[in-house]
Parts: sequence; C-alpha cells; structure tokens
Amino acid sequence: MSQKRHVELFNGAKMPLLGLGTWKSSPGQVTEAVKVAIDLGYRHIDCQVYQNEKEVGAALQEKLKEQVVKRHEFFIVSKLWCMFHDKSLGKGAFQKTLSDLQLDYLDLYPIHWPTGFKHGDDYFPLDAAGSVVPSDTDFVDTWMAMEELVDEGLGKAIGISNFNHLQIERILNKPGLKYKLAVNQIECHLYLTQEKLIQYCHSKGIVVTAYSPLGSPDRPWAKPEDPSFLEDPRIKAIADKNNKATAQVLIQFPMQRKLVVVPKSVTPERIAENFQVFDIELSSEDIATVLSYNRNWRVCASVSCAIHKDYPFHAEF
Ligand code: NAP
Ligand code: SBI
Repeated sequence: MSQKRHVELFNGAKMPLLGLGTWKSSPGQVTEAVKVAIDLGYRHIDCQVYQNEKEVGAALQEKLKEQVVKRHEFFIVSKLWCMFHDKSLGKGAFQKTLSDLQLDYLDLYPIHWPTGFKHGDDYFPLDAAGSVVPSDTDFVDTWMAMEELVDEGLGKAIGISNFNHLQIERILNKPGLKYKLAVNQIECHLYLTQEKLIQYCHSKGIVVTAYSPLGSPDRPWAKPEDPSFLEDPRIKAIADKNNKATAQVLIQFPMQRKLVVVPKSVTPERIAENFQVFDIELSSEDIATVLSYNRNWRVCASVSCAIHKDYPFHAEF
C-alpha cells in the first residue's frame, strides 16, 4: 500500500513526512550524503548551525544547478541556536544560516531549544560546575523576533523544538500572536513515545517532527549499557514479518502516527533503505505493541541545562 508523503502546514506548505537528519554528519561526508538523498527523492533536509551547514548548502546548490530539483520542491529546515535568543541576535543568526545554505528563504525555522544561552564564542558556554550559562532572555520575546522573519518572507513558517506543553501554551497565549506555531520538533521513538505531548500538539494544529528515530547510535555520549533500538529483537520480529529492515520499521512507526521523521545517515545504502518505507503498513496491533515499549528514555536529555529556568524536561510532558 502507498502511504501519504506530506503533511500540510497552516500556511498551505506541504512538509515531506520523511527528511534527512544532518546532526553529526561530518563536513567531509555530508555533501555527498545530501546529494545521494536528493537523487533518491528526499526533499526535506533537517539542518542545524554549528557543524556543517556550508557543506549541506553545497549539495543543495549543486542539485539546483543541475536542475534535478527546483527550490520550491525542497523543504529546508534549520533552527535558531540557544545563543541567539536575544531579539537583537536572531536575524543575524538566521542570515548566517541562509548564507551558509546559499538560500534566500527557509521553509521552516524553529527555536531549537527553549533555553537561552549566554552569547559569545562558545556554542555551549559552561560554568565551572558544568552547567550551561544562561542568557536573561524569555523565549516568548524570542518568538516575536521569529515573527519578523516571516514578515520579511525569509522564513515561510516558524516553530519550536524541545518545548514542553506548558512552554507551548505560553507562546500560544501570547497576546497578539501573529503567526501560528507550525511545528514542534521533539525526540520521539520506541523508548520515548511522547503520547501526551503529541496529542497536545495535534489538538492545537501543531505538526510534530520526531528526531533520533533510530536511537542516535552515533551520539557522542552513548554508553555500552544504553539500549540499542536497531538490535531490539522485538522490532526485528516485526520487521521480519513485514519483510523490511529494523530501521525501516523504526521510521514507519512515527509516520503512521502522523509524525514527520528525520533519520540521519551518511551511508548511501542506508539513506536509500530509510527512504523505502512508503510501501509498509504496520498493523494497529504492531503500533500498539511498539507503543508499549515506551520507557521515557532520552538520547538528548541535555543535562548541562537541567538547572536552566527553561529546561523543558522537568514537566511531565
Ligand atoms: P538517528 O537518526 O536516530 O540515528 C542516526 C544513526 O543511525 C547514525 O549512526 C547512522 O549511521 C545510523 N543509521 C541510519 N540509518 C541506518 C540504517 N538504515 N541501519 C543502521 N543504522 C542506520 O539519530 P539523530 O542524528 O540523533 O537524529 C536524526 C536527526 O534529528 C538529526 O540528525 C538532527 O537532524 C535531528 N535532531 C534534532 C535535535 C533537536 O534538538 N531538534 C536533536 C537531535 C537530533 P550512518 O550515518 O553512519 O549511516
Ligand atoms: C550539537 F551541535 C551539539 C550537541 C547536541 O546535543 C543535543 C542534540 C543536538 C541538538 O541540539 N540538535 C541536534 O540536532 N543535535 C546537538 C547539536
């Protein structure tokens, strides 16, 4: 059976349900990975400042020049990093991303985390105790700066990432809110199923993107005792039943929950495998079974921010 490939945002844009993640993709590998992905049919690329946006931009440019794809067919996402929450800094951060990606607008620009960091040379400014040094900003004010990007046609839609429902409510209740909050990008997978937060976002018309769907095995802080999603025999059994690979089940699972999903890979065979998911349909029993594996386990707990006033993960959801 052929699955839906897009979800419509409030602005009428069609956001591809499947995108390519690029966190940890090395600058030496990411240009080729993005080119391979585009040739295979990926149109949605999930980016972030700090590591490799210039190299992602090189791939986008090459494919635009070759006329493999037109700009309006792409759905390019990057995010406002925590160090730029002050209203005076947001536009500059956005322009740097735009210039690195060699684009003149982004399809979606979320606030990366609710936690503002001190602005400076260090993307993760830490104090002697290893806690992040906060800025004195309020993410509701940051949201107002984001709205200006939409006014100027630079961001087609704006959103958030890693916000809990109380933080989302603060934005939604802001008097004079000008633009709808399009997307919340959150960690979501078989061990962190996020049922309450997803239900809340969907009830407000907010699309949810699931990050780290494969459990982010290349995360720098992985420990040997941590769970391995890709080796989970219960997922392997569901995959075998459907004649699919384990990764494909882990990618199909969020899409069937009406989530956008952004698996990362720099390996051409895996980039291809991860895209061959539109012909699977997991049964409602399989979905319920996978949901029952939830154990509220996070890849990105962001512990250095745990005492930040806006740390999102103390709330239940
Ligand atoms: P992930 O997509 O869950 O896992 C990526 C890892 O899985 C890589 O080691 C990759 O290896 C491997 N892999 C990919 N496809 C595979 C396959 N078919 N079989 C076996 N292994 C496979 O991890 P993630 O990078 O944490 O999450 C995905 C994206 O979400 C990120 O890249 C980023 O764009 C976004 N994200 C956003 C936030 C946020 O705060 N908003 C946080 C985390 C992630 P190779 O690359 O070596 O092939
Ligand atoms: C980084 F560039 C460095 C660390 C880090 O940890 C949390 C997850 C994250 C992020 O905030 N967004 C990502 O895609 N990865 C990240 C990024």
